[in-house]
Amino acid sequence: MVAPPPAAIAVTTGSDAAPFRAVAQPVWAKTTVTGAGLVLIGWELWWFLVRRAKPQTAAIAETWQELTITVDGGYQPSHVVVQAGQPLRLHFDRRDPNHCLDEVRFPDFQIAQHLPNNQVTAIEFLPTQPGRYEFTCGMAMFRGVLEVQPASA
Ligand SMILES: [Cu+2]
Repeated sequence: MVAPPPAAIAVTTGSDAAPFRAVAQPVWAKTTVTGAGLVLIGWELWWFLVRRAKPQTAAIAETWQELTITVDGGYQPSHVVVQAGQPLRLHFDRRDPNHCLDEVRFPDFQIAQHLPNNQVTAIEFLPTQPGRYEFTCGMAMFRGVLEVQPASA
């Protein structure tokens, strides 16, 4: 079986009717366009076939700042000072069965953590922006302040 030859494509070349006419380009323009095209093709081949994504290593928190807050008729201490840009681990040591203290919230950090009684519950987050942030019980009756200081050097 032999495939039939492709049908000839009719091309009309009426120079009078054609709205376009050929303009001779200088050699430097041809060379530049061709060269730029070759560079782009080469870059494309490199991008898709040669290039390897650089591996990225996850940042490892070297220093945790840790503090224990006793939950007993409120928060002790109720004013906590920490450094910005350093991961923070707060240990809430709850010793008060008052249901009011079932939960502690850091609204600015979208944290609401249940605190089982007679247990230490750790809350971890990274304070990035210096400022004063309130933390409260679930009903905002007991309050404390987390003061985030600018990172020192
Ligand atoms: Cu409460």
